[in-house]
Amino acid sequence: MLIGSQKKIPSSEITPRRVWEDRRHFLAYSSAGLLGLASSVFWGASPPGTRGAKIPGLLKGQFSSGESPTPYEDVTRYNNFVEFGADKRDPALRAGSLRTRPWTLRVEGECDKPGDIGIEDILSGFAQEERIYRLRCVEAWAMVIPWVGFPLGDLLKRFGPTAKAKYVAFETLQDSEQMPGQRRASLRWPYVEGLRIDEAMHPITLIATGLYGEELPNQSGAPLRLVVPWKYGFKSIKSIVGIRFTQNQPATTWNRLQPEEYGFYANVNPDVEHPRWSQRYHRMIGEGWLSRKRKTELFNGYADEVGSLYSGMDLKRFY
Ligand SMILES: Nc1nc2c(c(=O)[nH]1)N[C@H]1C(S)=C(S)[C@@H](COP(=O)(O)O)O[C@H]1N2
Ligand SMILES: [Mo]
Repeated sequence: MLIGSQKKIPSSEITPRRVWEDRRHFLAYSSAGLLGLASSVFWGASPPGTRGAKIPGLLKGQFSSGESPTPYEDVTRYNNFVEFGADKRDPALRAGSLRTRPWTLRVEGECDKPGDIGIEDILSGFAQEERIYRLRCVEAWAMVIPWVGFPLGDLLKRFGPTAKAKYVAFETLQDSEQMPGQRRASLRWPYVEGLRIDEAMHPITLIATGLYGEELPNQSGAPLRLVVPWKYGFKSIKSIVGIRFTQNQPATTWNRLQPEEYGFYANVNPDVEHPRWSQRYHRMIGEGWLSRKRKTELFNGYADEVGSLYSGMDLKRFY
C-alpha cells in the first residue's frame, strides 16, 4: 500500500513529514529496482529472518493457483505492514518485537455465541490446508504464495452469526511497544478492515496461519491473518485480535485515509483504474523489475468462484 498525496487528510490524522518519508522510501526502492537488480540479490544485505515451525498434518487444499510460488525470501522480505514501518524491508527487519504467544482472538457483535478463542484452540480446532493463492497489491505488483490456513467461514460459523450480521469487521493488535510504527500517526490505529458477510463466508476466503508449510513469520501477519485472494492486498489484514459481526458497513483503514483511491470492495479489476496508476498490468515480485509485466485478471483470476457475489453491482461505483 502506498501512502500518497495528503489532500483531504486532516493534519490530526497524518504527519506530513512521515508521509513524505514514506514516499521517498518507496521511490528509493523502485529506482534500485529499475537498475534491474533481481530481488534475491538485492536482499543479500539483510539478515536472515527466523523461520516458523513446521505445521504438521497439512492437507492439500483446492482452488490452488497453477503458478509457481514466489521464493520464500521475497515473500517474507518485501512486505507491507505499516505497524513496523513504511519501507518494504522494515517488517522483516523489525517485526521481531511482536509477541504472538499467548494470543487471543475476540469475536463479538451480531452473533449468538460471542467470545474469546486462543491461538492454540484455533490451530488444533481447524484442519490446516495448503492453498497457493496470488496476492495482488494495489501498487501493481503480485506474489504467488503457498498459504497455510482454513476457511474463515468455518471459524465464523462457530460463533453463530445472526440474521443481522451483514458485514464482518476485523482489527489488528494495537500496542506501540510491540508495533513501533504505531507511534507515528501515518495511519489511524488500529488497522481495521471489513468484508460483506457473503464474502467472508466464501470458501476461498482464508484465515492464514502459515506459509511454505511453516507458521507465519511475524512480518507476514502472525499468528492469524486474512487472505482474500480476489481483492487487493490491503484487505488481507494481519495479526488479527478482533472480529465483529455488524449490521452496517464497517470503516476500513485505507478507505478512511484516501476514499477516492481505496474503496470498501477493493476487488482486483483491470477496468477500474487507481487515480494515480493503471491496474491493467502488474509485476511479479522476485522476477526483477525488468521482467515482462503480467495482465491483471478480473477478480485476480477467481471470477468463476466469486463473480456471482457481485451480479448486478456497478463495480466502477463500488470499487
Ligand atoms: N495490520 C496490517 N495489515 C496489512 C497491512 C498493514 O500495513 N497492516 N498492509 C496490507 C497491504 S497494503 C498488503 S499489500 C498486504 C501485504 O501482505 P504481505 O506483506 O504478506 O505480502 O498486507 C495487508 N495487511
Ligand atoms: Mo497493498
